[in-house]
Amino acid sequence: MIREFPLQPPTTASRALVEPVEARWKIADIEALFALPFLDLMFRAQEVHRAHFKAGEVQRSTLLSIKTGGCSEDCGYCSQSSRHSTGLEREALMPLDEVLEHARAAKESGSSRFCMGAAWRSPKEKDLAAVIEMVKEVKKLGLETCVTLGMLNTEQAKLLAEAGLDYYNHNVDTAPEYYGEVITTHTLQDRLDTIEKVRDAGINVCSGGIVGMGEGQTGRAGLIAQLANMEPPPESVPINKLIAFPGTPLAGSGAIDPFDFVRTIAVARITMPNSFVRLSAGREQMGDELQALCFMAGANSIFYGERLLTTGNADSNADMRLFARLGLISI
Ligand code: SAM
Ligand code: DTB
Ligand code: SF4
Repeated sequence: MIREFPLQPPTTASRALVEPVEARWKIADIEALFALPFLDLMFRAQEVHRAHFKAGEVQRSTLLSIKTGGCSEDCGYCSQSSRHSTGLEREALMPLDEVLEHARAAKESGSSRFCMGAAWRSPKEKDLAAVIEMVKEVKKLGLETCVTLGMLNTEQAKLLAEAGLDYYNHNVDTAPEYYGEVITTHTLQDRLDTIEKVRDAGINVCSGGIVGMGEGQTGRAGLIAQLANMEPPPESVPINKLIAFPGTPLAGSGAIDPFDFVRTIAVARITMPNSFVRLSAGREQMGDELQALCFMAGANSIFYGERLLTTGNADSNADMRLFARLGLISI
């Protein structure tokens, strides 16, 4: 199948279909926030941020890919899909002792949460049992735990909750009208169903998306609207800047005006005042000044450590130098 990228703007009719009737945040209101003069938007984001969080406090999470590559899904941005030729080697599920080595290092580096990611459409029974052991053992180290394993059924969500899992990451990724252009092997509704099961099981929800896929300001407003209109919004909202991997359908995308990226953080902050907004993938390519603007816009969490899942992350020493220069405090 030939897919057209970057994303095509939706028609007025398809937009009308995706806006919930009683939405807390109307797409038009979110678009109006995006359209504010940059300094006005930043001022409003700062006001909201300071009313709900201690300014300057930033939470750090460390990522580990516990099962890399060979994924059945066709997510257009992902290096781990078996349908794209990215040259990534498929790896088996990492043994527990190796996971714990990484977790201990994360704890020593000062991270408060350890996030384990697996390239699955959904976990098999045996795999989930192994991940549950990882969650229990990582918790014993005094770290918060997060996993991202693909779609879950009710029983799986319950088992993870019983293991003491703190957060489950499952992103909505983009605006509803673009979802089918980026991913065809599962639907946005499948993702929303998993998020609901996670929520019902009593696990904190981590859900966000990717910008820089050619979605434009309207697409970004649609992404934020979905998250902000959740009841309640996710506790943790990762905003990823597309890492355009050669061999993926989105290899040619990834360009977003840096100020539009900052605007996305600011709008997430204003519309989800109680959520941690995480400055996520793409930080390695950002300068200190751009990251400082993201923190000013209300980002109060980062992925910290050498690697994201399949690619490098910003240098940890450079991160700590930046925290010191800006007077940011790790929590
Ligand atoms: N398979 C699970 C899933 O899809 O939820 C977990 C792993 S998946 C890699 C987790 C998230 O990473 C995706 O939902 C997406 O938001 C983000 N991500 C993946 N590839 C990315 C890329 N190239 N650039 C930015 N974010 C990316
Ligand atoms: C999220 O929103 N971003 C993280 C985490 N959740 C699992 C993943 C980013 C992946 C970046 C590309 C890679 O390393 O393959
Ligand atoms: Fe698989 Fe997740 Fe990558 Fe999609 S984003 S291809 S589900 S690992």
